[in-house]
Amino acid sequence: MFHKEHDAFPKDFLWGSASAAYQVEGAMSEDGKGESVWDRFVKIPGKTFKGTTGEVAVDHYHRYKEDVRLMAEQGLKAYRFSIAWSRIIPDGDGEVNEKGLEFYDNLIDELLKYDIEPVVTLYHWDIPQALQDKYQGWESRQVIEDFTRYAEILFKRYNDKVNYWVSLNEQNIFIMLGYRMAAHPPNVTDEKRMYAANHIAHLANASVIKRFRELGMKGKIGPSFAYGPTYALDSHPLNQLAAENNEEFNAHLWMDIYVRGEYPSVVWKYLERHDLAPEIKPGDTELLKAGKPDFMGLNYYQTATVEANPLDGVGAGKINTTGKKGTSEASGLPGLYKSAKNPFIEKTDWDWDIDPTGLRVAMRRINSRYQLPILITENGLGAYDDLEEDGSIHDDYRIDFLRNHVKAIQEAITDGVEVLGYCTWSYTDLLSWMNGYQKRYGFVYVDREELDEKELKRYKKDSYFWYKKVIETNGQEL
Ligand code: BGP
Repeated sequence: MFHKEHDAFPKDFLWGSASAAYQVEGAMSEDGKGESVWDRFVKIPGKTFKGTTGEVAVDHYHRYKEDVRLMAEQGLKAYRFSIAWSRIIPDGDGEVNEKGLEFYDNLIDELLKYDIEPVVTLYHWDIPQALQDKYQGWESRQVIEDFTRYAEILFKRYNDKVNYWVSLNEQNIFIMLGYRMAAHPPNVTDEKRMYAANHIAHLANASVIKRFRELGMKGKIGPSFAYGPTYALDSHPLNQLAAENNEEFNAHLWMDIYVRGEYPSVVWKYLERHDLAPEIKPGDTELLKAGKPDFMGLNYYQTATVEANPLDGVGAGKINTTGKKGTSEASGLPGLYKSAKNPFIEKTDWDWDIDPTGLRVAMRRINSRYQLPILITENGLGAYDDLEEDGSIHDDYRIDFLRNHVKAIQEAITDGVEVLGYCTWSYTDLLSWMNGYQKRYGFVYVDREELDEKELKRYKKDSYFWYKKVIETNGQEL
């Protein structure tokens, strides 16, 4: 379906960009910050590319003024960032650290000075290590109360300044990589524990949204979900069924609960039959239903193409974290689905499918299944960049990627989807959790290497100037 003409982007469309605390801030133990699970996890040999850590990251903690000035010059309308729980409550459930709050006071005020809308993520994967030690973090129901207390401190402090809040960032990713693949903290491979922790994370998510309502907050709140819509490899009915399975187990399991407070019945039945179902206590369903978000935050990078997988078929496969094309392995859930190569789609050096139409499909499916506005909270291309001698970076591949995705958004708007804004991933280059610093996403190049911090100097890439124009013309000039 192609439109002859496209609707214009809404007048107040939020042209933004994003980051996360651990990936940019550095200042690992400054001003009273406590240790987070990521501060600890990266020290395990072999977990991250070349053993990289966020100890210094791109030093945003000390250079936020420079970074915000670059945003202002570019005309950015929104900046999504996360707050580190371990800066606000260093041990997770004890004293509040005023110094930690001050950093975010300053960052938010700096953004507002230039009319840049802060989009605040409460949790981007960095739970305080103390809570992991004390009660195993997301595996204990105590986290619901502690996370809600932490959120409430931020809600009260920033109610007048922040209009957009993200509750949990990519619950599906931190749970699956943390408890199935041992590729994130807490470094576990146990399906039963995974579904148990996931249920508790759902309750925590609902609980902060419920508190948000009780406090009469003036802004909007929603989770950011990593959604990669599924295609079947071909029209073979069993491959179509595999695609249905993939949607149920990788998307509906989260988004249905966010919006309707209920597990998709196909997933629930499977969990029960395999003795994997989490414990549902009285009051859980009521709480989940009270946590309906105002918007669906969408983190879109790629689609998933799948085919049937026999009962003795492939499980979790190796992820490409080196940037050597073709080194990732097929992965799946036996009996349900496994990944397949889509013959129509190019891949990045990290083997991620490049598929702008998939973004339109994602938006259409969310719109038709959940009837919620969408805030695109992440989208971008991880690639190698070359810094030229004159300080320029010619990242035309990134411009192409972003341009095609912005077009897809405009098509989805024309189709009838309500979209609040678009945050690219990422603003500056930053630490890619498992892939080091060489996998770059930013509009702003940061001169550092995996093990050499250099001077962390900032340079504007060609994509910086391209996006400036897009913002200036409200998406008319792509
Ligand atoms: C999302 C995360 C981001 C970011 C991005 C890119 O899953 O929310 O924090 O890292 O993916 O992923 P990667 O860094 O693995 O390339």
